[in-house]
Amino acid sequence: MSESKCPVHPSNYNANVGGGGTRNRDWWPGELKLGILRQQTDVTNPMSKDFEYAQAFKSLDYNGLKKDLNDLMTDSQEWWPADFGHYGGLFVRMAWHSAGTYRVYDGRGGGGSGQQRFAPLNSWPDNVSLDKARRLLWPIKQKYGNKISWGDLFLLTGNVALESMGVKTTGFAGGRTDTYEADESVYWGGEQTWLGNEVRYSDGREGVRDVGHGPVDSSQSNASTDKGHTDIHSRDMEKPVAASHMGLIYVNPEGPDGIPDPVASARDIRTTFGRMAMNDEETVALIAGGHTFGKTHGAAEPSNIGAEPNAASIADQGFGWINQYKSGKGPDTITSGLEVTWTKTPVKWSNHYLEYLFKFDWELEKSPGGAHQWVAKDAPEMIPHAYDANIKKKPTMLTTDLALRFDPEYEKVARRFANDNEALHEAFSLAWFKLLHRDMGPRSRWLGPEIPQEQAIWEDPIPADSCSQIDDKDVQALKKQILDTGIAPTKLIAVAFASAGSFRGSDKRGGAAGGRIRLEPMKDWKVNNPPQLQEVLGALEKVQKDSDKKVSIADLIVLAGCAALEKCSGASVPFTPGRGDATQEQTDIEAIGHLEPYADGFRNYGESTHRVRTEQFLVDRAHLLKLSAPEMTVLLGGMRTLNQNYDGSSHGVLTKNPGKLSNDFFVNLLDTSTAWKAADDREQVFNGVDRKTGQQKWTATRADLIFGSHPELRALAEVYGQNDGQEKMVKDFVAVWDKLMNNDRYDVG
Ligand code: HEB
Repeated sequence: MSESKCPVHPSNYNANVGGGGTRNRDWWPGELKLGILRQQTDVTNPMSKDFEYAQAFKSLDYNGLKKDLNDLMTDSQEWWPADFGHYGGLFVRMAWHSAGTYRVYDGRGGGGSGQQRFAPLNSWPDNVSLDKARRLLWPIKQKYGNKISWGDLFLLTGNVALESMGVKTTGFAGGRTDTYEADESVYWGGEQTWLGNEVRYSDGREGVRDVGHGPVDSSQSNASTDKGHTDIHSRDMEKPVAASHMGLIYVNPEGPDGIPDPVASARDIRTTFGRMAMNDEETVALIAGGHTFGKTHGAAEPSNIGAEPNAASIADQGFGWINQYKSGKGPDTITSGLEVTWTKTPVKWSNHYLEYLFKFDWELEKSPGGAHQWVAKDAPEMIPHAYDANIKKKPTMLTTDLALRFDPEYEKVARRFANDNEALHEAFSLAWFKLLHRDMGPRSRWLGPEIPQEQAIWEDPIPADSCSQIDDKDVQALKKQILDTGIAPTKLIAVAFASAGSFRGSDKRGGAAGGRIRLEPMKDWKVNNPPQLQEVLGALEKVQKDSDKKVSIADLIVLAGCAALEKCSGASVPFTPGRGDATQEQTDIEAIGHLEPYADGFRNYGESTHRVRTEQFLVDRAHLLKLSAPEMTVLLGGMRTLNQNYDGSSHGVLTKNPGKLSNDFFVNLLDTSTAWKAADDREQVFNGVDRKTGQQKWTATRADLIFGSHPELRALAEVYGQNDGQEKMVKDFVAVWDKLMNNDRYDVG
């Protein structure tokens, strides 16, 4: 776990065809990048447009697939033999590392799209040997074709592995649609070396450690403490990352920065697992349950293994870490460099992990590969060898395992589980299910015969019986009643946007369905302008009460926005009813809290931090809303003329007619007679003055001016700022609006 590598290969710049050469991102590394807004499009996807994974999955022989996976567990292959004759441990680790990259702050990562096939994940030092696990699955993937995605297969295989070793799982839901390229939207850290952590504890400031706040944290932190090193007991990890080092899923198994200190490692575990929405009990259950199985691999020095898959020879065909030590596999495998087997029955569910953890005293030792690990001092030699029935060893553990005993809070949970295997079994099964399904979104996306009945709070449930039942005629009548309340249309638009705009396409949470904007914590978010929100909600509740139809507030919010937009644009705006209302009890306040945007350029909310510029936040937000760059452009321009700044300010409202949907924002932004000048030395707000008279005309933020300064955004702005731009503007805005309102409607095709 001490590998350190420079990821930059200068020779890549030499190719004079095929996208080689020194590129814009080399010349101007600071230029706003729009790449994440054009990922996973039709041109990157080999499936035809009418391919629907959910349809294909429905024709899958699910039980046949499960049987094949079950048979695979003990079908040891010569080219990569199974430890103890069973691949269970390896496949559980594959599934765990696939799902375990999820983080609450932006909902990105996770096992939802089969990303473990792509870099950087396929080549992370924490994923050594999982290239073999995935390749073992290829014959089965090949057999079932498009009826099972890689994303589903990785996780289902982990589930089947657990079942075949005696775990009673909570169930499984399919529905993860594969992508065909690496997801560039995920910030994995700013380090330039594997297993480094120099950025995540310094908040991006060079030489400054431990002041950390990340890009989605509001505090402009007190950056003056230059400790020059990390205090492993009190370090503060940047957001949104959920791993303590570049290239790890969570934490260094040897302890923070390789220091074998179980108590300090508990701190890192609590931070990282917490960022995957796991509490202490779930964390202990997952680690204790997971390390009941399998072994770690450190037969010899890690210097024996070759380059990771993404840097390996073309002849290696996607395999990496070719091992020169003896046979290079089986008993000679080098994965983490640690050599630990936790229990005497590594392919069978048991309580031995916690039993040994508390029963024995642990002594620091080094693996054959030279890594810190712990051995049970006075224990008998009872742990089997993975390949030689004649060899028995003492129990061994990782520093992170001992954290469950030596951290006082983890200890309480772990002791309870140690005395009650059924409780551990149940907690493990539930936490495992959550781990695998945390980023699936609503149940309308879940597929297959093994979906559990009971809904968990982390699913953000919405009661089905609260959904509106209204037809077109009702919609027209309700629209009229809404507009008759006399509330300004721009306010209705603001609330609809606030409601639908809470969605994020990463883990498919938030959005208008459920009407959670009425509830804590969303109703109090500053970006939602709480007094204005209450005024609108009050009026809509009255409309609901006065109506003899069954209509949810969630629907009324969206309908109000649509009706208001029709008024402000003269266009007709589509509306799809059917949303339900969640209750406060069905709402996990902390979990929903993670949806609060640090900045939202569409409403001119928030500004640059010392490491992220306003316009970068805007692109990030647009990505979470699943917008393309043209969609982001038209949405922002329209929101400005509709006077939608969260605080009613006139920054960027470049029109004489605020409240009317028009292309004025683009026309006036592109007007050369205006000269712009920063109004503050952080370049957050700008004044636009008449070049000739010097008279002040407008004010604007970075989120506004970027559409005139960035060459590609300017090209898009020009399309709408032309004389033929107004009509297109209205049409395109309405289309984006409709998309936004229905981003979370997985229930309607
Ligand atoms: Fe684990 C293995 C670490 C958690 C499951 N792990 C392992 C290893 C390591 C670890 C280092 C080895 C690798 C090799 O092969 O060498 N983990 C770890 C850490 C953590 C964990 C640091 C945090 C604290 N796990 C976990 C969880 C789970 C798991 C949560 C589930 C649930 N693992 C696992 C398994 C294994 C491992 C099953 C075995 C594998 C085999 O056998 O191959």
